[in-house]
Amino acid sequence: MEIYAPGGPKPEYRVLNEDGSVVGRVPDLPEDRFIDMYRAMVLARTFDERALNLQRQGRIGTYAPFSGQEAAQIGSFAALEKDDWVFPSYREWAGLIYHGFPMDRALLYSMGHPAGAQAPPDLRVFPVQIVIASQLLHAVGAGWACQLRGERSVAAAFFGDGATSEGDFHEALNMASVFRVPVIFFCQNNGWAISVPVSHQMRSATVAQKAVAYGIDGVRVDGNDVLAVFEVMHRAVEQARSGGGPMLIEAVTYRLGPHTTADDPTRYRDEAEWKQWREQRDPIHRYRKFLEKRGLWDEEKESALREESRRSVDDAVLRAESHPKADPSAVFDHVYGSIPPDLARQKNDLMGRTIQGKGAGA
Ligand SMILES: Cc1ncc(C[n+]2csc(CCOP(=O)(O)OP(=O)(O)O)c2C)c(N)n1
Ligand SMILES: [Mg+2]
Repeated sequence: MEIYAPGGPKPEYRVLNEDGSVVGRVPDLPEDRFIDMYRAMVLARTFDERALNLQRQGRIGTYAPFSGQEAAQIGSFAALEKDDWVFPSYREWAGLIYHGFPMDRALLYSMGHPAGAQAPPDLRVFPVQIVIASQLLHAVGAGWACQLRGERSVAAAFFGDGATSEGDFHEALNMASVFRVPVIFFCQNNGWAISVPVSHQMRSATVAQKAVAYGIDGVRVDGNDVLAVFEVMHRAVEQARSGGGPMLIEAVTYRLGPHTTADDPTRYRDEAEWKQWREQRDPIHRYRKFLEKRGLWDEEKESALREESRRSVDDAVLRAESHPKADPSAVFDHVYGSIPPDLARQKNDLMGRTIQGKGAGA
């Protein structure tokens, strides 16, 4: 009898060491693409820090910070094209902004405005999904549709380690593998599902090995190495586009901030572990060192970029805050094709109150 024993953790695929030195194959990209990715990472971090402050000032609602995960997101989105379908979770703003999702709309999302769920018409980006892992099934559906229509587009689902404990994850991988759907399952293993560490979520040593059960490839990549992430995602996209079926990617990274602005990680997170990721494994720092070694970056460029990023985020905040307020009745829209009677009653009731309220307050 042959017994399949669980394997130990496979080494993560890497191109850069923590000090920015090259240890793998550097992707063959023009210089401006290397720089472009760095700019996107710095802009994303600036946006994230600002969003956290805006929430603390009561100017936006709950927000899920992504600091620490910029390489995983920018590297993976860099391998996608505008015609590809994107199914994000709530922590994907770095990648989405790089993909062309406007920053003011990203802020509007956290203001509870429906415009925050709408990607511009030239992007195939689905609204942020909070119901853990359900977007994987949507992605399989979209990828399957592309396959049936003979389109070259692929679908990409973005999710966290916690999502891999959901039934939807397993259904999605099974369906995608059986039909060789052009879909990429991109998991950011950021160490935590809210306060639950990965070691308490699963017995398997890695997320990537779960692919084996479905007969597809699983790859474990250093998620704080933007070039490694790009390379792995690029291969997965090429494979999916050419009919080779799906791939599961596990990008090993770390959530430097709280789960959301409603969370206090000091209650469950080991301070030393956090410090190590923050001070020694920061993805932006690592990539900057690489660019400097190549002569593509210096202090002057850095300060200009930081200033430019601050200004872009300021503009986005201004645009979001001066955006026309949402109609409260919009909460009833876009769920059903035709609104059921009980919801129609509630909608009428709300609108009556809103109109009365306006009259009374004027
Ligand atoms: C189906 C479902 N169950 C539970 C929740 C509550 N919840 C919100 S975020 C979260 C943790 C998800 O962790 P992970 O998938 O690792 O993503 P991360 O937040 O780390 O990016 C949980 C359990 C939910 N939103 N949906
Ligand atoms: Mg997680």
